[in-house]
Amino acid sequence: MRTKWVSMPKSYFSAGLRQITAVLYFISCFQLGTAQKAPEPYGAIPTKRQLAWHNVEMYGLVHFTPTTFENKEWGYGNADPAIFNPTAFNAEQIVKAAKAGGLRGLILVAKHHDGFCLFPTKTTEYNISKSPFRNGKGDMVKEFEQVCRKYKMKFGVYCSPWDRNNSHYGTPQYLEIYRKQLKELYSNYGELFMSWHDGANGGDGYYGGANEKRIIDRLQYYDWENTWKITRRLQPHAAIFSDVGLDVRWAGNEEGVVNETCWATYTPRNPDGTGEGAPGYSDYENAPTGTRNGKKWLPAECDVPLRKGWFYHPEEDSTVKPVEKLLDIYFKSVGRGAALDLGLAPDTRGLLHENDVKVLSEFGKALKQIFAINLAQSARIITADGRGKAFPVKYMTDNKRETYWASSDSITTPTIIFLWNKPITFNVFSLREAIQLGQRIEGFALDVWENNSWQEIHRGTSVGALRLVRLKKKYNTDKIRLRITQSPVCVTISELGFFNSGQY
Ligand code: FUL
Ligand code: CA
Repeated sequence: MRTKWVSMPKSYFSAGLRQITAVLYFISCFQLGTAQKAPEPYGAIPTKRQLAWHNVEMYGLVHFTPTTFENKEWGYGNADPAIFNPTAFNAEQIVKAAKAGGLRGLILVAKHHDGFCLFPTKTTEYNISKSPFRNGKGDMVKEFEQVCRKYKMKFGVYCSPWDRNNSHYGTPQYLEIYRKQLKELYSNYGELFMSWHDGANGGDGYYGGANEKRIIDRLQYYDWENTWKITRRLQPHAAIFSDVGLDVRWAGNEEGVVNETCWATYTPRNPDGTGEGAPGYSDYENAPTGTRNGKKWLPAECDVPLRKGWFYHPEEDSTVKPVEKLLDIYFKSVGRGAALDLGLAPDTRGLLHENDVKVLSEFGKALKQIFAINLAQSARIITADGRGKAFPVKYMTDNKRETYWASSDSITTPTIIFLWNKPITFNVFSLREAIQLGQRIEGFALDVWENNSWQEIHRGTSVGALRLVRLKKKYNTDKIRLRITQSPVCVTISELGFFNSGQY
């Protein structure tokens, strides 16, 4: 307990509240002497790799291939490499704009469905060395990677399994080609934070001139189990994204959101509810909510393009999402314990369009402003439900995700009270569990002290890595109460905050 009860002026409390807090304080003093062990983990828990991924929270996905120059969303695989000729490509402009937007990493689409490799691969002629870019000596993956390192941004790659150019697509030989491409990407570009595996798989394409439809067995063809062993071997820290993990699941839509109740645990299944699913063949209906007590820790990634499409189209310059929309997406993705993966589309110059740069900078500024001051840090925090001195209330506001306050084993519905000397104004609440011990909280409520009684102002469900609540109005109060209303086991709180979003 940071503050002594005796130092609190009596005028802060009504008689009733004073008595309650005095009792709480007495009990919490008593508990100080009885230090307890850390809580037992609950259910599926994240790996170290997943914990590191959770810290990134928001990153970008860059689509820039000959498809950009064709003004298409899906290249057919027959574009002449000669068209890949950006006049002013500048990875620095793109990375800086992403960073200004608050993104902490970038994933580059090193090969999209059209099959064109942005790196000088040995596996196919259909690659950047056959384009005029840097006179055939260029390596765009390298350029992005180096600029990301310079700006302390994480770097990852997306290499589309579906390849509409390759004549071998659909045969076992293509799987070897795809694996070699992954090996090149995993070996030549330093440590990757993610390996992104798309679900769009098979269909019509150029296929070396065959111009036909090729359907593959999505459960068998890529032998994912062994393909991902290559990822683990060569990039042990990279989180594998696909519809079914291994580390991060697709949210099931391209709107950039998950459901209001969203569990980091998930039991991947085929669309009909049997089996274990595969990229492109998964039970998408359950992805935005996850599975309470699911088999695996498999948190969601919400991907959404900044504009209408994933690739640049001049006619979509006016579809760049405004800052209010981006904030809404942020609160419904990152704010529900998932990650936000924002699609960035360089134009044929090889630059982000002015509209995109402008809104990214506004978005980054808005986030900074909203979360600038955590009012919980100036509160006195009181509870009778703690676990003892090894888990002090100050761990809820020390800005370290690994430290946490916890309730004692017998208490699954703890109450925590926040008191200020002067009223504060807030409209945003944030809560994080110590997810290294699993996702425990199933329900919580927030009350403010108004007219001599507690008024409930919000009720929520899942928390996990983060729950952000944007209240409909601003509250002016000197007392707030957080009640955890449902949890199967004792509760952990790793971080918590009250904020005033200002104009947003
Ligand atoms: C999808 C792809 O089909 C889109 O073209 C885009 O790359 C998106 C991020 O993933 O499944
Ligand atoms: Ca902490």
